[in-house]
Amino acid sequence: MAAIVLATLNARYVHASLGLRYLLANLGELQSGARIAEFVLGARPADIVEALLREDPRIVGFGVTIWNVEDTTRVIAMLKQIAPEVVVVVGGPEVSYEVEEQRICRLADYVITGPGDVSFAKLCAQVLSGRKPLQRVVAGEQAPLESLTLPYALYTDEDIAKRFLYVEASRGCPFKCEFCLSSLDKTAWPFDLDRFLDQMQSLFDRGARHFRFVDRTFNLNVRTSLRILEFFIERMDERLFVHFEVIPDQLPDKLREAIARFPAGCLQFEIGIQTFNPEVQALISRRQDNAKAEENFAWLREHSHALIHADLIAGLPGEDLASFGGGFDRLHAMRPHEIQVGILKRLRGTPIARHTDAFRMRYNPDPPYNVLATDHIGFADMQRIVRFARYWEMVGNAGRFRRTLPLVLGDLPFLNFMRFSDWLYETTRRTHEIALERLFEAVFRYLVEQGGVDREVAIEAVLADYQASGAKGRLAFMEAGTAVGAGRNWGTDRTRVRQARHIVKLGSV
Ligand code: B12
Ligand code: SF4
Repeated sequence: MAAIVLATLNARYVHASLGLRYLLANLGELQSGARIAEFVLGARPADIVEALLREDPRIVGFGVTIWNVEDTTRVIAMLKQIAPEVVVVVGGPEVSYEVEEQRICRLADYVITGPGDVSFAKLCAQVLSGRKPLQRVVAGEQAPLESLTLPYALYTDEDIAKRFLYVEASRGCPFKCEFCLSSLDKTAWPFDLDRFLDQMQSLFDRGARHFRFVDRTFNLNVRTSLRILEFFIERMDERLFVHFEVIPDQLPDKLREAIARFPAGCLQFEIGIQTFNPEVQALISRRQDNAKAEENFAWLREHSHALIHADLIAGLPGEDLASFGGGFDRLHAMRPHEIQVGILKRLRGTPIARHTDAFRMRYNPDPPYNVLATDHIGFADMQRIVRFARYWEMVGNAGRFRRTLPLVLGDLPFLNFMRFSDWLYETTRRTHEIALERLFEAVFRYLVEQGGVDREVAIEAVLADYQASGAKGRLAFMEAGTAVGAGRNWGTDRTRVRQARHIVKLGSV
């Protein structure tokens, strides 16, 4: 039983909610009567309502994001039918803007916009003591970070053993990229580093090895970044894995020296490039030195073992297919281990909305509010890019087509992969649930029938990749009796396996 339940639907089980843990950690004397209930996207609303009501709560606080807002709305609507007396509070990035327009906010008793760390506790205290809060929509108070109780002790042993541990050494971002919610922050605020590292030490002592920093720009303050990197270098072991989001054009020598000391498979950087087009960069207020970014990528690939996951966005105002394709080729030449092709989304509250009319930006009215067409890229081409992105995940990023991919890409990666993508969709009419064997067979067929690749060359590459993937099945073009793959069970730890594929790649180039 708990008087207060903090609930959310995470994107997947491995993603633990850091936001809810902050709220629980800062509940003060109410904490003993509160608990967190995490669910995973796809759970049935009735089951969630049932689980929540089992706690007999007086207040349920829901963490609402772009990926769970639709399901959470259903849950709250149902909860209010069964138990209207339960006070519902919603908070989180999705309900922090455009509040009046959202059904979920109308269903809830209270909405807290922005940070909820201390405002949730205050609201709960009022509700539980019978004093009706004056406002239904409360602007969350940004308390000084040093006054907050850090939440890391709330990660359970199960979290430590099985989930990504999200941690933050700073909040906010000083940059203004208009598609991003963090562009609304005034600046970045650091947590006290000693206090933060003490908490990391406790997690480490409890066996934690998988740390994901949610800091928007990890390499903003080089001295801080260095101390954090040093912390992990001193505690290096074969299980350690640390993930950071970094800006591409800032990698001074001192940082490079520390980065170079990480062995293979331990360090991952997510680096947003988004677009190389200077006019588009200016339109969306993104400051980025493209040449410096290229130089830094080259250094990272030559002198470090860091796994590089680079992001591009399709559908930005002013960017057409040719410009986007040029950007893809330029990024591909910089040899990141993974390229994530994201489709622009109009996140609630973000200033990108100012371009809607001028560039005839048409967005999906429902989450995730992805752009459907612009004056530069029509709907049909946007659909092609969406499929390109999906197939690139399966064939380009998954690391399974190490030998075959260059045959598909040739000298014109974007154009040729788009050709493959168009063909694959034409042939399968599917973008999801393509069995691994079917995918390998399709790639083989494409190479031989469409790509002008010699059959023997294609067989050799595809079979080698299939074998290396550890799959145990048989491909249609294999001769009878040539079973491949001694077979390891891939899929038990998807992240590790995918990283391992990239590490193989690293060693061989
Ligand atoms: C981790 C993360 C993910 C994880 C999922 C995490 C999970 N739990 O399932 C992954 C990697 C899967 C992910 C994916 C995506 N993400 Co994401 N992600 C983040 C990230 C980096 C960290 C979140 C976090 O822990 N923050 C730290 C905590 C302390 O902050 P917080 O969660 O916002 O919580 C505070 C307040 O919001 C509030 N609050 C939170 N919950 C509650 C509840 C109550 C009751 C109250 C009162 C207050 C409250 O108080 C908290 C403390 O101050 C944020 C960026 C960031 N640094 O925040 C983006 C972010 C949340 N993601 C975002 C987006 C857009 C996406 C994607 C759509 C990206 C894409 N591919 O295009 C996908 C969607 C996933 C899907 N399946 O559809 C946006 C969300 C915008 C929105 N309106 O929801 C963010 C804000 C980044 C951005 N660009 O601006 N993401
Ligand atoms: S995209 Fe990155 S650098 Fe730009 S505002 Fe968002 S977090 Fe900051």
